[in-house]
Amino acid sequence: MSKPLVSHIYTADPSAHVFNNKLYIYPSHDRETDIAFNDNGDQYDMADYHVLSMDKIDGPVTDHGIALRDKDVPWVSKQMWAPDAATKNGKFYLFFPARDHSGIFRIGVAVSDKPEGPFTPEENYIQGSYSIDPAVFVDEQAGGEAYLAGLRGEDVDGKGVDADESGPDGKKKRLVFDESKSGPQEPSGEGVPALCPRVAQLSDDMLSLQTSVKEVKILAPETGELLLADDHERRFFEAPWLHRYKGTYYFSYSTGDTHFLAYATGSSPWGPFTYRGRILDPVLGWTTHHSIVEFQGKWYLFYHDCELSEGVDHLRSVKVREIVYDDEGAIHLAEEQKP
Ligand code: FUB
Repeated sequence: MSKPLVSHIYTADPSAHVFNNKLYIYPSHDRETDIAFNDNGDQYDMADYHVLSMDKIDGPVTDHGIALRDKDVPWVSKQMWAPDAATKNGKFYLFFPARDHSGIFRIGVAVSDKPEGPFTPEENYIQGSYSIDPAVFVDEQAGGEAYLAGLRGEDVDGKGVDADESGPDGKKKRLVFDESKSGPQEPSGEGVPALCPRVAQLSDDMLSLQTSVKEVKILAPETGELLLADDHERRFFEAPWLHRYKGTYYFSYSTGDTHFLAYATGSSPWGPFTYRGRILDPVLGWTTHHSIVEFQGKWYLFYHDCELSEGVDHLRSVKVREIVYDDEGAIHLAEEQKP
């Protein structure tokens, strides 16, 4: 069993990146709350971010302290959830979701000269963004374009806009923010496709969306069609992550109520991706959320569970496991080393 990377605070939703030859982890900072549990996730009441770093896996972990707090971000009302980070143009960018003053989850960005922050937030959220779980992928092997995955849709005027792709029924879909669809009231029924994650390209300064938001198709290998909404063991729910291995793009995610970390592969960051399998079985706790990174010649899965809090869903701890790829590019957990 892997151990929590840190135990002096609760941490979750780890986004790991190698910056300046060092491994940096951008987690959520879970905290105790007396807010009643509900399907809206109100008990996940996080208020700031800490950045962690390691010179080597299994080495000491440094907590760099508070990198950004809710009070310092004008547009945030509450709930600073799963962040991600990226570097471009010599600067470091922290992407984070939080509820705005009307209660809608938006994605914000904050900038620093250092990977550990502190980060200075932009005045407003990224226009056209609404979602939890931003995942930023900089395609360094293909021109350095940056993609923001995880968007639920585009909401330029606050009322929703038409997607530039038709739905399976051939009709244009109106991507209006509807939080009920992100919880237990997802679509369901025979032949009904699952909700797709979305991706957009970021502008060169990383502060806005450069393209419209497109649906990322995740296809069933046996049909070549979209995964179905009732296929809860395979369909996308939350926690997207994009990475590239040997020229193939990997889109990995949580299946939500079935608690798997699953992945799909494709030949473009825009998709389509074809479902390949599971990376991690359910952990202790309702949520599962991860990142995948190459560091010092090996590949690692960063994830969380609730072992330290003995099963309290919103008090999680970040852990790491080595992963390996087989000859077909399938992902497997490496055998755990004996301490
Ligand atoms: O940390 C709050 C939420 O829990 C994240 O946004 C989800 O991915 C889940 O891990």
